[in-house]
Amino acid sequence: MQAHPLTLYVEGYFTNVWDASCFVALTEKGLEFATARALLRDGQGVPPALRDKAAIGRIPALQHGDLWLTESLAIIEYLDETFPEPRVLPADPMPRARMRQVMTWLRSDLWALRSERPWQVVVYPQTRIAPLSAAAAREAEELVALVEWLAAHGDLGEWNIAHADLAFALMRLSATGVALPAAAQALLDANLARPSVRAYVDRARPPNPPPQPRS
Ligand SMILES: N[C@@H](CCC(=O)N[C@@H](CS)C(=O)NCC(=O)O)C(=O)O
Repeated sequence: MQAHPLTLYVEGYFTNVWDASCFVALTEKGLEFATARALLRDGQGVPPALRDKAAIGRIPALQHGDLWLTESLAIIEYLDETFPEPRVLPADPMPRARMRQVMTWLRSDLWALRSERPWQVVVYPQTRIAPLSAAAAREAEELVALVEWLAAHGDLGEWNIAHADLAFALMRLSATGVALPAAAQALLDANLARPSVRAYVDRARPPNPPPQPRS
């Protein structure tokens, strides 16, 4: 039983991978939560009340009782500490550190790929799409190589939230005609088979989204 309601503030078209990560974590934990749509892309920006309460005004944001929190990794760690069963990050420090490393990298790198393949392309398919620049192609290779390294080192066994993050990143490639090597395709398929991931991907969305910023 949750003492306080949980609300996740999300980008209004459901095309933001950091929202997706929090959404999947809440869903995996079987928590009841509401989603509040912030119309960032319609030019409305982060609601001023959220900026006041959360210290840093960004989406996604979680409200739980008196706590308003932004930064998806901080939200996920808070959820794992407050509602520990089932965990979405590994319980043991060493694998947990590896997964945090992956999640931090996904959030702070891959700028060209994120810019040229905004996640919107996954759920609002486009008829024409420019080839990747050399920089974005290099980042795509690095992403796939990371998945292969993790598979070879036994880090893709038991599911955790970093696997979902990697799958959301790989969707930028698979949805735009890039054939994935076996380990990456297997990770993507395993995540797409999870109801929590499907719940975000298959979410009903408004038609005709405004142009997508990087996410
Ligand atoms: N590192 C953050 C990224 C959050 C972020 O940058 N959110 C963007 C939307 S993708 C935002 O809220 N921008 C404020 C605005 O557009 O006014 C996380 O992991 O949550």
